Amino acid sequence: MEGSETLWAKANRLIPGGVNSPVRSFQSVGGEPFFVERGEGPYLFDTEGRRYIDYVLSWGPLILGHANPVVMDALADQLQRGTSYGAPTAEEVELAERIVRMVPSVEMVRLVNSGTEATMSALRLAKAVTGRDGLLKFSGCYHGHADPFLVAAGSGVATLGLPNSPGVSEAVAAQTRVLPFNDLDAVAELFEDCGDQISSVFVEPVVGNAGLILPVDGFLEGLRAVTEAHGALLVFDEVMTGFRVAEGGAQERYGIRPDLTTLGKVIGGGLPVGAFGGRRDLMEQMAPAGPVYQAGTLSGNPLATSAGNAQLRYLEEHCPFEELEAMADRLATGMCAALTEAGIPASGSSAGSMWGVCFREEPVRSFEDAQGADVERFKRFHRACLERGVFLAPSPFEVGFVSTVHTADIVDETLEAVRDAVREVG
Ligand code: HOZ
Repeated sequence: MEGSETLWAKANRLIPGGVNSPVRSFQSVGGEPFFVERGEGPYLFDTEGRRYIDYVLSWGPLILGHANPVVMDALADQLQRGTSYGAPTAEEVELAERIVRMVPSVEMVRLVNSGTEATMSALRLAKAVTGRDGLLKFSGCYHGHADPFLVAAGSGVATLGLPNSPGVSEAVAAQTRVLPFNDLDAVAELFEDCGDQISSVFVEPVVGNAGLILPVDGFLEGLRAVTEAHGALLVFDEVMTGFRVAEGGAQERYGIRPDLTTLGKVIGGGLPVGAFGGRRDLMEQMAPAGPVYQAGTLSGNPLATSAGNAQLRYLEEHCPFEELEAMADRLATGMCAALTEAGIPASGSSAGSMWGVCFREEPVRSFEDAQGADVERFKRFHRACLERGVFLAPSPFEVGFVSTVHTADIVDETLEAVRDAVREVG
């Protein structure tokens, strides 16, 4: 196999920026990304034979770790029977049934191929049923890369400092109102002012694309009340939080019933997938049941649904959420302690199997807070961890994930490496 330097040079000649999704580039932390040879349990191995404890986990989907036999066996079985049919299968009905059972507000669901497709379709539906064009989102929340959402977005957009992408027309961007996360007064004011133009409020109920930001008490409840009062839909983007912050996602954890929910990541077990679902009366507006059009050649793909079913079946049967949450909390707390003991301002938080550490002393309540973090120090920290075999997302505006195969020993090993890394960070 070619070495990573050769691969990186070739990739840059052939693929814009050398990567097929901007978040994979190490542009904001410096250095070059490694090339993966294989994943195994909690580890990634690169083409040079180095091993990394992986806290990126394909950006969230791999809640059972890499190449888990539970998923691999389901895939092997499906592979014997073909890769795609463009016709209904029992597996897609099974996945829909599981999602409806596990996610409290979802009564009907449509499978798509990515989180971007899910949010884009949910927005179309919201606009169709309300007859309004406007949308409210929160700065630092990332809802995929469809035009109306590429305004003050988090994730790679924030990492690369491209808050509003060229190519998104002003007319489209003007339909999107943006407010700071956790600022309910600002939401109420906006709705008083122009609530009759807002079709929907899209929110990551726990933000995972601006580092980790938890909702303050009453924020999600307030969004539910204000949308209801003004005839707008509340859409929870649970692509990241789904099956991670609780079995039924953030809506279960915080006891809120959104009108629509978008999903992805965990429901595909590492294969390309997305979904949007919610109230039956809304979902029945989707073609061919209703007039709102949305379609996809590979939607409900049998490999993706087999992997997703295997993963969700495991979660339902073994219910590992408490253990995952305890592990994520240990990581966030331990990492934060290692930094602060060395005199480096830091705060840590976790929710379910998602966790984050921000290089800023005060707790982070909004993207605006997260932007106040010491990014230069994060860069040095990222590099020092990587050199010690710990792979963190290469951006201060992302979160960490844990899986069922990240054991207590692995967390100990990670924290030991972190304590060592911190000495170099200064
Ligand atoms: N939500 C993911 C990262 N925050 C997206 C992954 C990607 O853009 O590749």
